[in-house]
Amino acid sequence: MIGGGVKAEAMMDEKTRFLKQIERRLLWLACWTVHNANHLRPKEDGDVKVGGHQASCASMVSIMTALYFHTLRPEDRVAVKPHASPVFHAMQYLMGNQTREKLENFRGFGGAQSYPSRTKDIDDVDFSTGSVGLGVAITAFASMTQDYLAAKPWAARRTEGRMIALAGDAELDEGNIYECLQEGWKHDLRNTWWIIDYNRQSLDGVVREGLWKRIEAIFGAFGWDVVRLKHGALQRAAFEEPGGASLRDWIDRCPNQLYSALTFQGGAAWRERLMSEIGDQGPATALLERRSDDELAALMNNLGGQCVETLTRAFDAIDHDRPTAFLAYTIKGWGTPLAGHKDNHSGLMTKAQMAEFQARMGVVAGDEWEPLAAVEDPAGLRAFLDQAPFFAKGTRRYSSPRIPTPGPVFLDDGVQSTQAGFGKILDRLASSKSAVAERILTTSPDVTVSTNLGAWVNRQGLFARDTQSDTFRDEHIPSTQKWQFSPQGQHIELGIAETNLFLMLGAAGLSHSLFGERLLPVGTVYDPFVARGLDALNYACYMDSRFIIAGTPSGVTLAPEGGAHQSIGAPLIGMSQDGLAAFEPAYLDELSVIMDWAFDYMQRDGEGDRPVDLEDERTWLRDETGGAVYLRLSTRALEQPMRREDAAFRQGVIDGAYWLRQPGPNCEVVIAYQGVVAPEAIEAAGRIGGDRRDIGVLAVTSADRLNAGWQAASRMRKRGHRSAASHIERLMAPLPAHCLLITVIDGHPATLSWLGSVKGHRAVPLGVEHFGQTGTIGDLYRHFGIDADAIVAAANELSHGRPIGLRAIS
Ligand SMILES: Cc1ncc(C[n+]2csc(CCOP(=O)(O)OP(=O)(O)O)c2C)c(N)n1
Ligand SMILES: [Mg+2]
Repeated sequence: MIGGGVKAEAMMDEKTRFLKQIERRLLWLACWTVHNANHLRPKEDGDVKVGGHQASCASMVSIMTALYFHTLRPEDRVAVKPHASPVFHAMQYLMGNQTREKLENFRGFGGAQSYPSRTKDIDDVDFSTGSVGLGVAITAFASMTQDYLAAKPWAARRTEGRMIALAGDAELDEGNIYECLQEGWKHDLRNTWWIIDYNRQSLDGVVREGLWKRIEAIFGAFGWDVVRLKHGALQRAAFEEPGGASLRDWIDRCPNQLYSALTFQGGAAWRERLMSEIGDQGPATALLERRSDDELAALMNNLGGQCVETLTRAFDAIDHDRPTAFLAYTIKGWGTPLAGHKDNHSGLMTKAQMAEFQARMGVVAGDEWEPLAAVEDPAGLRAFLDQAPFFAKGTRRYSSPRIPTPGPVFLDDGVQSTQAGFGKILDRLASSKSAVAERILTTSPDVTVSTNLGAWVNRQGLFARDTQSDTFRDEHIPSTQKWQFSPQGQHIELGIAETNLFLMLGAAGLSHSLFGERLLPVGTVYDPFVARGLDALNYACYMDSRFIIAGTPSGVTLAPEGGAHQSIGAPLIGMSQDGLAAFEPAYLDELSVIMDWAFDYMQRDGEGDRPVDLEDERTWLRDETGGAVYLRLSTRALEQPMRREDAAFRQGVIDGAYWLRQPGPNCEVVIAYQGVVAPEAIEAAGRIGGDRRDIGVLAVTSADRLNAGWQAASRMRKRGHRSAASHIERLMAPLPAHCLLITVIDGHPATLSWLGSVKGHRAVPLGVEHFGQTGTIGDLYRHFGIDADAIVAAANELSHGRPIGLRAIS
């Protein structure tokens, strides 16, 4: 036993020795990468500083060394603090997963990314980061996704991974962190670690005293374990020496600002201060005097988060799956001349400082990019690196076979809204037990019932790791909702925080890639509150996550709810959000076609940058690549047209528009509408058409896809492919030049106004520009000028000839 213990100790020492070498290598390579990008890479005139956060990197090197080279296993996933990107890339470079070329081009075009990116970096980034707070919280939702899969019979059994975030301390100012803590508590969160880089500095300065107490209290309140790593091994040993207790007390009392300032000033300043405050002509003085200035500085810099022994032990000690926050005390700029200075966030070592740093790191000129430069035993270290468990399986990007879609589920309702139709289609998919239904995960921020997911939830149940029955049901109280929670359930009910919704969709929508199992996540949200979760939506799309989000109800059509609930700009969000194909159908047959297409589109994984087929517009529309889908729906019940199923109709709906009323060769007016104002467009067309026969009605199902095709076609033509033409250009090609184009939408008019530029037609864009009102749909359409009268009036005002379509005035 004893012999074994001694051996383990000896091995541990050897391991620590290697870890310290890695830490040194990462510090050097990260700082050098940033230095090269800023000071050495040739610049063009007027170029701004490249930047690169040397100080923020330095505080993370010990934590990342301990984690990646000791603790992590391939099934673990990590969100790395955005401004520690150079450390991440350096580490991957050390392991042969990142190229020197990309490091030399850090923050340059095609180079390693400023913030770790799943989609743009080559070195196996688990979660992109950049917008602080989101990368931290996504780990909790990834863990929930992992638990969801573990409970499903169709998913392969896998070793559970830990979902880990490396967070900055000021990152904890982001409100979404606390929304996430509360949501996690509700869902019995586990296997989640957040390692907080407690360097007590933000971008602008030093954080408030005693923040750690609040952090401990808040995390504790939500069921997290908190492990505080304040002192490194050197400090702990010093505390055991005679006089060590007074040193410990002094450190505990020292304000953050002063600790930072002394750190920046170095060993002599530490000595002067400590001597004046704890010098006792006795043991404390002797403790200080036993150390040179450099040794004293090293001792004072040896906080828990800068000590690989302390970190590895703390990580090893976790023998449970409870969520755990590590409060790792660190020093911003650790090991560099920037250490501790409150202005160091964007600080860069000067060329002179770098030269001195290089000499101190022992890297000889010319060896700067040498992965194992200045290492005494490169072969030994390489062997150690090669057995690091985390890297053993190579890149951890998985895939999952495509789930076939069953074809559109057509409904036979005579009068119905798209929101109700959406719920019915999901319910039909569930009752048909199609393969798609098994993989659908629905989620909603406390608007499940009011967005028509009720029937689906009644059938498929709610997800929880432990079964909980529905008390109302057990008590035989009549209710239309059956809220049964079980591991088999397919709906994740979230609290109201919309950011959590998009993070949940973001995580579940990466399930195929993170866990090798396909999920088809579908979320619902009131359309105006897309804006509330917008950064998380953008984040999910940036990671190329795949999901459907239904924004419903939408627009001023939600009449009696008033301006706070009526979305205006949402269609523009749908158009401008990369990675998200936005649709706003008016009729159920359109919706059926779109949803079936969406379940397939979400699963496509063609290479985004493969050479495009110049003849096929769909390759420009990233149809091979796939993406997420946004459906803007409504509660307004519309009389449905005779069901249309033919291929041309379906293609038109997916490409973004089709002629509801075909224009003739002398077409004078075209009304192009998107979404729920279809009846107004049709009525106006009837009234105008009574006087002037030749009128077209263009049903736009996706201004987003129409616009994307048009932009892509014009790019193609600029590149010399003269025959390139997009769907909207082909649709509008026959229209005579004098034809007036009236566009109408329950949303911002800019969504469709660009149609006038496609062929240079005069356009009158109708829509909503100002906050809504309470009222009836009629009141509001009249008020905002999106009713049939307004369309007719627009035609009158601008088209030449006798007045048309006027109602008789009684
Ligand atoms: C949402 C968002 N707001 C602002 C920023 C700009 N920003 C980047 S880092 C940072 C400060 C981070 O401080 P901390 O989390 O303590 O990390 P440290 O630099 O100390 O390691 C800020 C404000 C951002 N990236 N994202
Ligand atoms: Mg900080």
